[in-house]
Amino acid sequence: MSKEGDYAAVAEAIRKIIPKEGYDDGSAGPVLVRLAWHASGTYDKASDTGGSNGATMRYKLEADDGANSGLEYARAFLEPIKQQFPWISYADLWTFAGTVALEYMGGPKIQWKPGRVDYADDSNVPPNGRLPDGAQGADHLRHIFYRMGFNDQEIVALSGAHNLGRTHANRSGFDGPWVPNPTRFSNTYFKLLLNEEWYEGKSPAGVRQFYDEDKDLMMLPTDMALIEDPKFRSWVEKYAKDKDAFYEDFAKVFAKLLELGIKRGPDGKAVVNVLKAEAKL
Ligand code: ZEM
Repeated sequence: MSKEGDYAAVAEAIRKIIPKEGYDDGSAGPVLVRLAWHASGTYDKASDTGGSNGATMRYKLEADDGANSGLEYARAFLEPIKQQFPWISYADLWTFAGTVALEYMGGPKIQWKPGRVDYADDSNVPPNGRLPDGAQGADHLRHIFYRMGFNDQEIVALSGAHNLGRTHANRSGFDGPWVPNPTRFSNTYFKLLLNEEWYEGKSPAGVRQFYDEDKDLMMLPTDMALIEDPKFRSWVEKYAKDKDAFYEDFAKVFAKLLELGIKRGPDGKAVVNVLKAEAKL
């Protein structure tokens, strides 16, 4: 039996469930990183609502947001860990698992703090539509990420997570991985964005996306926006050249993402983020 607060034991248990024969590229790692991101990326700075506190994706309203399609796998993969360590909140487990998975796949060490609580009902679930839509462009990326409190450099650094995992025709409509080795963190995504020829095409589900010459790899319209927009592009160029700078900046911005909207009381527990009537998209 593990003691309450033994996060090393939780991390060890998470590492054991990451290799997954028969699922995607044999790894639960990428979808766990995506769960941590989508749990956190609903944050709206102006109304101070949303974010990872509360684990509100347990509720149908948020789980059914089209952007969260496929994350039921990640939540299900983590369920046995929750059973094994009932003292950890879902909100902490989902964000912590993202950091453990990232490190497992060769990414940088992420500073992560516990204390998130699980809301008892769905009254503080943020509205659908706060997460980015891959079919759009640079203006949309700024609209979505400025709302969370990020700048252009942070948008590009965060997007480097597309070095991991893949898109699924039956989840988002897009199809394929961004890089040849999608279970190993690296700055390959930035190098490919700059150095490959990208051809506009349609996924099997009929969605507009970009392919490399062999049609093995893909980019979303929002990924392409990072090289079309000059301000974004300068950061892509930096991270393609300087892997250490990317790792350092990614570690900072991913830690910031997981902390959005979290205010801890004197007992270390996060305070409920009350959804105000005026809180909109
Ligand atoms: Zn993603 N992402 N993302 N992303 N993402 C997908 C998959 C993954 C966008 C997006 O539309 C999509 C960030 C930012 C953005 C990951 C991490 C992070 C998919 C494919 C789409 C469509 C879903 C599917 O079909 O399964 C857009 C528009 C973004 C704006 C910049 C950020 C930030 C991330 C983390 C820091 C990861 C790891 C995946 C792969 C998931 C998997 O199941 O393999």
